[in-house]
Amino acid sequence: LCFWIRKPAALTGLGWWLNVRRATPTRLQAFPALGSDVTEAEMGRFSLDAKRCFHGDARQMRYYVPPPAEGPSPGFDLRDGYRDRYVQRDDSVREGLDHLLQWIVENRKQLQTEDKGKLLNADFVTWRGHLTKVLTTPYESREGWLLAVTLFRGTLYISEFETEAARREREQRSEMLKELTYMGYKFEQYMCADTPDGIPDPTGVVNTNEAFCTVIRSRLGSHSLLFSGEVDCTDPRSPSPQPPSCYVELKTSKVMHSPAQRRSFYRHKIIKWWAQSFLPGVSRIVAGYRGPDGSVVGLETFETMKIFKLIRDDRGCWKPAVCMNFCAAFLAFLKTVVTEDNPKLVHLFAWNPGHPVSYTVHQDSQYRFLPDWYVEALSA
Ligand code: 0WD
Ligand code: CA
Repeated sequence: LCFWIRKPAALTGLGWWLNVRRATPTRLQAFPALGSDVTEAEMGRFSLDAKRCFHGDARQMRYYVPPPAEGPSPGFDLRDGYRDRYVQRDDSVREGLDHLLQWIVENRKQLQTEDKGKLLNADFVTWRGHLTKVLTTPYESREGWLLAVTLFRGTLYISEFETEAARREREQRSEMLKELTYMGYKFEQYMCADTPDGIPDPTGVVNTNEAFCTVIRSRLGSHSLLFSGEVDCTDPRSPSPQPPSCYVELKTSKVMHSPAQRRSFYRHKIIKWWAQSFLPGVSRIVAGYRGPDGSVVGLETFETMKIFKLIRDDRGCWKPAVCMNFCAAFLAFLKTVVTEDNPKLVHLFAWNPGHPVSYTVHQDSQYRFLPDWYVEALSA
């Protein structure tokens, strides 16, 4: 198995540790047929507008409109508009789980259970992006994470806090990285229209406050999950027209020229793409390959559920089952550690590459993340 849980001999105050290790997996059968243990259902949708205001509807939904298949490259200039048509979300604002919690408050009737100890029919509530980080932890060698966990009326809420290293990186981001981030959003604008039969409008403004989010209920092993994730677009001509499988994730990546570059892409980058789309059941990922001048020199579509086939013959590569086993074990670990039902109590789980997971306990501190309006709305 890819993890083990043990109690360190000489440790005071911290309690249990969860170790992350990529040992030879001996019990991968825990998740036999990939996908059969994870079934996703869309519970709802919400949108964040150009001013980052919440709306409990799909007004920000966009439609996948790829360029015509003919021609060597689609002629997208990903740098266009960076200086003059870019409105950036203020990423120093900590939003926590607030938008998702707002959706829950408005939809709590459809989430109720018979179980008296439990208000919502989910063991865990979180952002999809936080689960992506947990899934890829066994293979992550650069960035650690900090996840705050609170048990409230029978459900465990997980909210990420920025690590010191991530904050430094965000504040010192180079001009080149900022432009690369923009290029990802610009690619979305070239590939998406506002209506199912519309055409993309690359003359418009890129505003990263805008978001369309899906709310998904799913299971991982014995855990029921309720999470939300931002969706780039839906394909009105999808062979599987139901959400979430009609959704398409758009990505950009540097064009590859050699088999070695492609192997490295499979080992280090596509694992994140896979984990992010696999969780909510987004069935396709469309990559736009960037040339050195910022133009898109090619497109490639990946079917999320077939990505494992691209890597399974590379023995040094990541394995989906290791990720899922680790994530399921981590969630089980949270259930054993966070047992006091208290919206003001936070267990802060920290992980850095090469180290085990550790945690600290905080009462009514800066780490508290369930707002009063949420606690009151769900207590009424
Ligand atoms: O407060 C926080 N620490 C975070 C809040 C961290 C991550 C996300 N968020 C919130 C935002 O409100 C956002 O609307 O979550 C929403 C997106 O959640 P997610 O889908 O669970 O996040 P993730 O899968 O990491 O990212 C999906 C997309 C990204 O697309 P790419 O193709 O780059 O993976 O959401 C965008 C980005 O476009 N995104 C964010 N948007 C707002 N705030 C953030 C962020 N912090 N991170 C990624
Ligand atoms: Ca994307």
